[in-house]
Amino acid sequence: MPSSSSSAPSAARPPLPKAELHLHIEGTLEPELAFALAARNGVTLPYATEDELRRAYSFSDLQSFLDLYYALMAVLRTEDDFADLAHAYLARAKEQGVRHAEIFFDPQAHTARGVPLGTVIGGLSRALDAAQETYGITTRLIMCFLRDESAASALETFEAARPYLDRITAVGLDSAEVGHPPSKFREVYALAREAGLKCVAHAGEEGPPAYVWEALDVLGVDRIDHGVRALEDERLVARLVADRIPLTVCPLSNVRLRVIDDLAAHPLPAMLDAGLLVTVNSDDPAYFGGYAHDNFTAVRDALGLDDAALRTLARNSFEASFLDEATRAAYLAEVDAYQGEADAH
Ligand code: ES4
Ligand code: ZN
Repeated sequence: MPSSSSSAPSAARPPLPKAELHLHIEGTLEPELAFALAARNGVTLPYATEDELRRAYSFSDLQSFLDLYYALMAVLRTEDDFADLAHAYLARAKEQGVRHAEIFFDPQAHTARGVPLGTVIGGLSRALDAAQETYGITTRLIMCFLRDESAASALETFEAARPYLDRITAVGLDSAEVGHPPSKFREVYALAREAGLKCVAHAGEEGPPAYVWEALDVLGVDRIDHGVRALEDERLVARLVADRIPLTVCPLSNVRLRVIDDLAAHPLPAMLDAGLLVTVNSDDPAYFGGYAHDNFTAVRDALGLDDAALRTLARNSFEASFLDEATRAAYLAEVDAYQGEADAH
């Protein structure tokens, strides 16, 4: 196993059942797998050792992270690479109590390097198709557009993905936020909705509340990814509460990317108090120091969340998911029946 800062929860005390709703599969590339794939594919990484690579995981903002995130993707070339990446994530997710995962991928980050879309989707869906049987985890795929690429490139990507839309549940929007408002992608979101896909978008991570408004009113999203800056706008909070729009918050990511000064100052409790349908997620866990349960544990410890609050977060994760109602109800019943976190302080 890679010696990441996250640790597997003990088997004696299984973690709270939860859904992971904000997880970039490329952000689960641990140094150990990156070096293994580099060797397999004859790719040279600009780091001599896993430790040297880990030392580069010191970020000043979103862009400084994205530079490394895109650079390391050079090792992902074949269908097997994408399947291995997803299998490694699912094995870890299972240890973390994840029962359902809605997984982002960035097609343009691969097609721009000459990796065909069919290779990416083929490899990921091979692993996800086995996930229920192998790990007991249900999954969905969310195809993200890179917002710092053009609207035309997003449209091209969507058209190229048409043959695979039966494997894709939703479209999303990620990468460098500031200067790339959601309205830039009005047209491709309209096409996605027409095709029957759900819609989500990163908004209000580094960008202003106005970007969250645009994601709602221009793109018609079903969920906001991050959205921590929504708290700066009272009317926006009222809108998100009234429409029960989920926010997929990523606490360890927010600290590592300096969106929030430190975890003890995270607005998660204020978001819960405001009545927002907020969830806790891991974003890019290989880079930010923890997977789903690690994020739950970190907010519990830093913010003093009690068992009732943690259970609310677990319930919210299934409420906010794109699951069918019968499966959602079954998972909610698992949360309600769960005993075991009570003494985990
Ligand atoms: C991302 Cl943390 C974050 N924000 C925006 N885009 C991303 N892609 C991968 N991680
Ligand atoms: Zn993200």
